[in-house]
Amino acid sequence: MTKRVALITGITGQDGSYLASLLVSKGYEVHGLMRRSSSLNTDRIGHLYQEEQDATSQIRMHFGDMSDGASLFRVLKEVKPDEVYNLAAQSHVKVSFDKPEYTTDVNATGVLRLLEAIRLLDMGESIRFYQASTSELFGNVQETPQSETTPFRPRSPYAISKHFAFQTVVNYREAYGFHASNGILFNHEGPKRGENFVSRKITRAVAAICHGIQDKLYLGNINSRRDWGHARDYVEGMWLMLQKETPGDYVLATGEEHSVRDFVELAFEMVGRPIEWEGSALEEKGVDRKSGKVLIEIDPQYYRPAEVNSLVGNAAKARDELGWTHKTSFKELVQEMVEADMQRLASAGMSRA
Ligand code: NAP
Ligand code: F7E
Repeated sequence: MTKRVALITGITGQDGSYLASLLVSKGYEVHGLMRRSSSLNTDRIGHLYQEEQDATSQIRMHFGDMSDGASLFRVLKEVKPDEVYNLAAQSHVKVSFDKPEYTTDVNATGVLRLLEAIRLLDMGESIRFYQASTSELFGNVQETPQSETTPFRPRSPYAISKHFAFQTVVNYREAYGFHASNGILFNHEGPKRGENFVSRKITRAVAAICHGIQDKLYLGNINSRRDWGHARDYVEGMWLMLQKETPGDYVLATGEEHSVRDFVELAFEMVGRPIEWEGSALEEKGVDRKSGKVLIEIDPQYYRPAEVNSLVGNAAKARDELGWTHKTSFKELVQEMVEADMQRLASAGMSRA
């Protein structure tokens, strides 16, 4: 049997790395689109990727960029994929307020470039397409929990760019009959999460404080609430969407909501440093109950010009139509992330001795 061929944009990111592992384990020939950077950015896929000449490499990489339509065209022509997973994005919500134009170019126009390249190459009938849509589309939420029928009220340049991308995918499906699906994914994390998302920022700080190489953790809005799952579970849902005969849009979520404050408490509790909160608003502080040391402070630089206060998803459609449910609980997720960051510092021999 010929191997199925997958192209993943954003393969060097958190989800790209988990998805590449999943597809390799399923026997796919996996190709990744990677942008040029001044130092190598293949750390997350180091377990799969070796140099071109090395026959043991389990994936093949291609230089390209979502802002460069010709490169997308070239890579599609070379790879001739059966499935395309479009995960590439400027994915940080707060940064999108600082770089709105760039975020829109990559996350919105970039998706149009990719779909249009598929169309012009006459690959529309043979390719199944996954778009990394997001719970941020719900923004100023109109109902709780949020499902595929909840109206979108995006509240950041990031969310607005992803709104354009979502509708473009629907349009290519309706206008040209593309097998193109949107995964409306709620927050998903793991040890490979980027260091400036709040989950990883917290677990890295817990490890660094325990190893004596950091004194304090500075956070923004700790009352914000999210539906946090594990990225490993969510990439399985992406794949399932493309195996279905008909395309569609699906929410993937755990259905459970926790605050940033809950995340902090649980992560510090796991290393035997329970936190007590004192003060309020900007003056609120997280204090180590045993030593009395202040470990957490609020820094308004991490507040967003417009915040999404609460998100929690209803993934019933994915459960009923795809057979997808999350496997990892919130507690297991936090535990895995804390342990991974503790281990990373321990094996690097890091301490402020
Ligand atoms: P991530 O870790 O930030 O990875 C983003 C990927 O996109 C990286 O490989 C990055 O490359 C690449 N990229 C950025 N700009 C690019 C460009 N101009 N051209 C080509 N590649 C570019 O994000 P993630 O958490 O894995 O998320 C994957 C996708 O799902 C994103 O589209 C994100 O918006 C979306 N999403 C994520 C979540 C979540 O909770 N994780 C939830 C909903 C939706 P570098 O490695 O070079 O930076
Ligand atoms: O923020 C609050 C912050 O940056 C979560 C992306 O993957 O998920 C992610 O977007 C919450 C927000 O993720 C800090 O204000 C407090 O309310 O980890 P985050 P996000 O904005 O939810 C969605 C679904 C995506 O699609 C995105 O690509 O935590 N928060 N203090 C903080 N956030 C950060 N980053 N840093 C803080 O210090």
